[in-house]
Amino acid sequence: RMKVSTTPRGSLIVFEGCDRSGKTTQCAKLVESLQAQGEEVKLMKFPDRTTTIGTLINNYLQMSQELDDRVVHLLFSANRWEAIESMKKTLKAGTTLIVDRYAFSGIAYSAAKGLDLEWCRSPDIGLIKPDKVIYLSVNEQIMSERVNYGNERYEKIDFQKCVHNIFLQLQEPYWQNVSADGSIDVIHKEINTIVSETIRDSKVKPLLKLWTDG
Ligand code: DGP
Ligand code: NA
Ligand code: NA
Repeated sequence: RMKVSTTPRGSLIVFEGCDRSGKTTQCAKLVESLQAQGEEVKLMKFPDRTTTIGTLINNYLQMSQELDDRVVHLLFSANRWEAIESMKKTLKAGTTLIVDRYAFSGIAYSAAKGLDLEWCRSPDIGLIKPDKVIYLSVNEQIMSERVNYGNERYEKIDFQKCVHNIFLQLQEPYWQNVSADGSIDVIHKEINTIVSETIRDSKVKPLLKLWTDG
């Protein structure tokens, strides 16, 4: 028997980009404006530092713990997998998820350390496929001017440039590059248009698996 779903599903909208690309600000503004438009929407972020696995990741990022690169890679992936059932439930109930970082960060940050890109992809194969990835792209000039990143492990200019270049290799048909160089409000408007369209278009589409289904 065909399973008939009565509720149109929510969309999975993923934000990716280097550190300090404005993702967190844009995610918050997007959630606010979608809510004002009457959409059911929920904000998530990876890594989720509140879980047991997330605590290990947090200690590693804050330099209070050393871990093998491969171990860290698998922990970040496990931190996404532990959220998958609840994400599926939320989407099927008709709520759109706005997600600050996902599997693409997983590949970009680990491959930037020299790990094999396809090895890095493997553990995230089969996660929920995003309906849209919004890549906030900071140009090299502006990136170079940001001398003060933060104190966390990856927040160094040369590493960030490398991460950016790997992100660009990961683009898929459902990616949208958005220049992060303009004003917060201009960027927000552009994102709002993209996401409103995506929410409309994905309502009746099935949920697919990342790097598994078409
Ligand atoms: P954020 O909380 O978004 O600033 O992320 C923390 C740091 O961890 C940031 O430098 C990006 C990095 N990161 C996020 N996801 C992953 C991942 O899956 N793998 C690795 N290696 N690094 C990640
Ligand atoms: Na960061
Ligand atoms: Na962030």
